[in-house]
Amino acid sequence: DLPRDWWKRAVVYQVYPRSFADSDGDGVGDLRGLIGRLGHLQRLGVDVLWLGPVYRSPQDDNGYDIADYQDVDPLFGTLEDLDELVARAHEHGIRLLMDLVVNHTSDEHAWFVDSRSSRGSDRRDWYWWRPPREGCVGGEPGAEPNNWGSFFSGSAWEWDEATGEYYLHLFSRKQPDLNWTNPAVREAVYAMMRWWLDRGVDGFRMDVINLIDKPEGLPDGEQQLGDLWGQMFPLVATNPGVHDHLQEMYEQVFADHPRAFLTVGEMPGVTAEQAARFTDPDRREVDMVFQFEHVDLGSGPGGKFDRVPMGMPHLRENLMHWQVELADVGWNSLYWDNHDQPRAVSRFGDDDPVWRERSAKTLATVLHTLRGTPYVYQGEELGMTNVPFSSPADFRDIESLNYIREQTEAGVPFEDLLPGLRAVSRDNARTPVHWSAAPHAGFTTGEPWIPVAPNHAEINAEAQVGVEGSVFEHYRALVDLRHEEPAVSHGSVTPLAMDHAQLWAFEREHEGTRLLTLAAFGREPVAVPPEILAGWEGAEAALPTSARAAVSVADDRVLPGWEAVVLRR
Ligand code: TEU
Repeated sequence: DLPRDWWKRAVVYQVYPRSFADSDGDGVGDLRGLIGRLGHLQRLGVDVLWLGPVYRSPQDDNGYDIADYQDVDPLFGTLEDLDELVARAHEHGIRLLMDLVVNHTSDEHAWFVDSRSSRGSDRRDWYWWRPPREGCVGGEPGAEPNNWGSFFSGSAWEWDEATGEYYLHLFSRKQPDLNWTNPAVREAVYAMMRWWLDRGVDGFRMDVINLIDKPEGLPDGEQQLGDLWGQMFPLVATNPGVHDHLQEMYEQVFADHPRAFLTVGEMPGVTAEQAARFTDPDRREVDMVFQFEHVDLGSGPGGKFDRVPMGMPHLRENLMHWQVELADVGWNSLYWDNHDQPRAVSRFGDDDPVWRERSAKTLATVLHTLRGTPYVYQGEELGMTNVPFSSPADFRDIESLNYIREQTEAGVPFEDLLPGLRAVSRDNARTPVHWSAAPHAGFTTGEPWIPVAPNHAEINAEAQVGVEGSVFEHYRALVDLRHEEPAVSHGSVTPLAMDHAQLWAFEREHEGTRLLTLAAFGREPVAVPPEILAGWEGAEAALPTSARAAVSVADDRVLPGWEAVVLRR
């Protein structure tokens, strides 16, 4: 009954379980807490809930290190709680996406325990085991099989004394990479996916799925003088075998299933051209990609914590390029932030109290009137901000902690690391959701695993839900607009005024209905160029960030600072 591409009209809400809602007072969010808050999602009107990993896990990378794919970690509840979540979400008209993390497992997964037990283990070849470099003594600096650095600092290889070989881990040493060239690995993963579909879930967000095909021979990466490690990323990202594996997965898992699913391929480094191939419906790989170009723009040569200035035109250029590139074939996810990125309003908007709400609504207006499937990351719909971290003890995330350790050991003072950490540490988006002005923001009755952000008394759900003009109500209106207006979900896109320094403008069109989005990026009012408004005299203001903005555009062709309008004719 659902159209195959039902997700083109959908909005996804991302829940990071440990920070969403805690029902039992242990300071960590859980499934019963989430079940109790489903009304919030229904109120917002979202169609899909992407649930971050809740599987059994030692939590080295907050659940992205999975020890048992077919059980729930007691930290979050039980399998029965998950079944109930699926059923209750469905009652609310919300489909559930599980996080599928199969580039790697935990080192505590039974597969890896078996694999590391001896060189002769039946599962030895399920992971990437290699001897020390020729002529080197295993475990000594420089003896690693190649020069790859991991995403989370240090070598991508871990020495295993007992069996005298190294294993590969692109992420932490507790996240060994699975060997996808082994058909037994692939079959085990597909069987696990079928098991979840049979349990009633509606699809998967596939973690770093474009990294599963490793390059032949695992060659050294490029390494400049002074670099601690060689460049692993260009060698492991989007190798040709990824397409083969995804097509096989489609055949083995989805092709014969009677229900409508959604598959999202999270793919760091993927280009728009590559994305069009991955999401061409005729190729039967994934429904949409989740790409990184626009969030990687501010990274300098020293990596993500090395920040370089990035203005709106650069950001706009990039996102509009994706709009044009995927105009005919392919589909993209639209997002400003998630659990790996800083908060949208702090990064791309203006989190000064005077401008925060306006800029949050302006950002949302642009994202939610573009072509693609928008994602709302928990708390974004309230305009939650980054956190003023000040000491190493403020951090919980393994990426930030490893970076602090590696750099301070190399002699860099912590004060010099702080600006980068404040700007992009993943912990910015991982503090608990602000439900109310109560202690710990109503997230828990206990001590939260990471402190609640200090501004929760001003920014919280209780103060916004049902309150006209709030950030939440603006998001709700944008979700409604996507559901009701085919020009938003299916229309063509025409970028406008691409040389303007503050105005982000584009037109959507579908079967004669036209929409015009105008957004002012910055505190200064923007005079809208007359040629853009030609023909729009008297058009309906379908969705302004404020009544004032609508009047100002209609009467004076001026968009006030950090405001936006959507016109319809
Ligand atoms: O992240 C994908 C990824 O590429 C990360 O390197 C991301 O770019 C990084 O966090 C930015 O600093 C996914 C998950 O979303 C992330 O939470 C996991 O840590 C990672 O995979 C490993 O599973």
